[in-house]
Amino acid sequence: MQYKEFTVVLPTLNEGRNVAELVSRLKNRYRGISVIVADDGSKDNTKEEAMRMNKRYGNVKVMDRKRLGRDRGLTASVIDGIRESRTRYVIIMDADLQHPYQVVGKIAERLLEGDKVAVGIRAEVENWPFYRKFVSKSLIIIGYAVLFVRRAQSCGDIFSGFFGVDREFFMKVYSGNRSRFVGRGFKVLFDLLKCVKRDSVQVSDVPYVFRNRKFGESKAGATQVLDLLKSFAS
Ligand SMILES: Nc1nc2c(ncn2[C@@H]2O[C@H](COP(=O)(O)OP(=O)(O)OP(=O)(O)O)[C@@H](O)[C@H]2O)c(=O)[nH]1
Ligand SMILES: [Mg+2]
Repeated sequence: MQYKEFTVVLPTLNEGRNVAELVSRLKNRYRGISVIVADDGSKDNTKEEAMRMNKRYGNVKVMDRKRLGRDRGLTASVIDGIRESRTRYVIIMDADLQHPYQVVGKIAERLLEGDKVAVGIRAEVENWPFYRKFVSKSLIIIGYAVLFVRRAQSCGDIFSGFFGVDREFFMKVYSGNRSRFVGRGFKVLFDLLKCVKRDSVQVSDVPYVFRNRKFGESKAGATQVLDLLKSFAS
């Protein structure tokens, strides 16, 4: 199969030890796929590594958001990446090798079948400390409640950072709801779902196993929780 109609958007912040490995796995497995690295001023060699991959494979675009004067943020980076893409479908995934690249093909299949959104669903979380599980579970319950009350679209993992989307559909929803997307937040899928009327489009679940990161640091923390609370309210 050819993947000319697909772009993978990778938001990055200091992923120099991971990004080249991920891009080469994607490029080797999915012929013709495009990659956009949306970097937020990494202080390591993330951008250089991504550019090295562009020399090797072609079609790897590096967005240096700091140089472009953009506000830092994971959601803002993903949106920039989607806007920058030129293909019919876009797949968003973390650059830290936690989202298995093997699942990209399954997400792609769902999009080709006509689903507007195909969401990678964490089947199990390995080794999370108790407090992180507790905070995460509580936020998930509130998140589902928010979507339910607003009669918005739901799915098997509303906070997944691994999902594919029909680009035109995303841009249409985003254009009509810009202020409801929390740029500094971590949950762009949730922001999208809350803007979509329940059962108005086909959204599917694609299960996978989530892994703890091997290299680099987690950026998840208290500010992300506050940004998510802001997202619930907007
Ligand atoms: N552009 C951009 N990317 C970010 C930012 N924060 C995190 N990222 C990237 O977004 C992805 C997810 O971030 P992580 O820190 O892995 O968050 P997480 O997966 O919830 O946390 P861990 O399980 O500890 O890895 C990674 O590819 C990060 O490099 C940001 O502010 N801007
Ligand atoms: Mg991670």
